[in-house]
Amino acid sequence: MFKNIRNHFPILSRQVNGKPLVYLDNAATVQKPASVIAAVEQYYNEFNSNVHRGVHTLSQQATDMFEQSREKVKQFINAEHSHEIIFTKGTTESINLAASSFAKRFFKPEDEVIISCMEHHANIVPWHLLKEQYGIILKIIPIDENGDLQMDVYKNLLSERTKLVSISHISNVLGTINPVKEIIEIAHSKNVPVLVDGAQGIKSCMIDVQQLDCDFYCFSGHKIYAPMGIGILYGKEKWLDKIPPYQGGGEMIEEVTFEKTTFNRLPFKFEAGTPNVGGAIGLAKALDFITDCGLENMIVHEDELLQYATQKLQTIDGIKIIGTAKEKAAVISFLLDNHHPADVGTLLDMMGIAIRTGHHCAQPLIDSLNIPGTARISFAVYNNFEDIDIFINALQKAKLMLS
Ligand code: 7TS
Repeated sequence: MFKNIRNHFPILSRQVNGKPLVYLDNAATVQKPASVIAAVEQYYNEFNSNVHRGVHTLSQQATDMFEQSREKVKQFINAEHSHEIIFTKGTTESINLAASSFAKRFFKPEDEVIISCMEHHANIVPWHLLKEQYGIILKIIPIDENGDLQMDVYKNLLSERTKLVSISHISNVLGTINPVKEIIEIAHSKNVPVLVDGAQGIKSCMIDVQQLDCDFYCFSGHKIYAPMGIGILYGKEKWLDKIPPYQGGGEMIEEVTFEKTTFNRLPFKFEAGTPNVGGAIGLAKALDFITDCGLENMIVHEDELLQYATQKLQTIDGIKIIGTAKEKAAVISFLLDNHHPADVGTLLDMMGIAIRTGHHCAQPLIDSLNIPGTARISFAVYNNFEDIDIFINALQKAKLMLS
């Protein structure tokens, strides 16, 4: 389907350790198409200027491009209003922003927040920080042996005290695609809002925030072909209006005296300081790239790679796949015999293959599985069956070298 797609990605033509690069670490970050790199370069060459402030031409042009990017994100996730799109540094900042502003307005001691056993640290640590500050209680939805959430336990965890459910759309370790629509419906039936950590979901699912009816959706540009340092917090207007600013500074004010500040309207209330304008412009180009490819086609392609790689991996003696949920995105965690994942990763790197090893910033999950970590491969649009064949071959060599 994506025959010449690799030509769009300059980095794929480089060698690593004398071998052509095979990049299988896409859950950590994806590579950037030339069009995105060119858009960022063009911004700095021709338009660089601070936004929303200047009467001069450059500033107006930069502002237009920045705001067009917001509009494009709005369309991409089908938000109702463009002022529901807040630019951040990435998923981590989006979750921290939503969590801390929501807490300031709504949390009282003993209030409960529900997360799951498979969360990334970005959706655990902010709640720990708030636990110290507000005395809230964190409740954890467990998983079953396949890596699916135990939904019956979830239903029982919801109580009068639940203030928020904060849940990953897709696990970056197990690949499980969580039934977020159902999770949201159940929470809403008890008037509990839901934040979705979409760091992995944004690339592997068609997102329509109105149809999902999520209250917040967080994602990073760098996982969808855009530059690093730009991300999105989507929030329903009704929540963004109620919760206070996250940081204070320029841009987010209406009026400041030495006595007090009144705040700007949405979305600027949440965008203190000079934003990453080049990043936002790169994000808009990345969304164009995805739209040109067709996100649906990309998802089908990645699913084909997932099926092919899963099947090939299972032919190797001593492979254990961690995460076998029925609804799974293109992420495969595995163990090879009882070798440490880091050793497997290092040997593959010597053969030009980039995979990720370790706890993947999901230490509580890894601990609960009683394993030292995993080796993980994950796919993007430019990967193909040949990449997987090279990887499988190299893994067999690594197995021999390690035993
Ligand atoms: N949530 C999930 C589910 C993630 O996978 C990640 C990053 C984050 C949050 C944080 O995103 P950031 O862009 O703000 O850093 N996941 C990974 C990973 O799996 N390997 O490196 C980063």
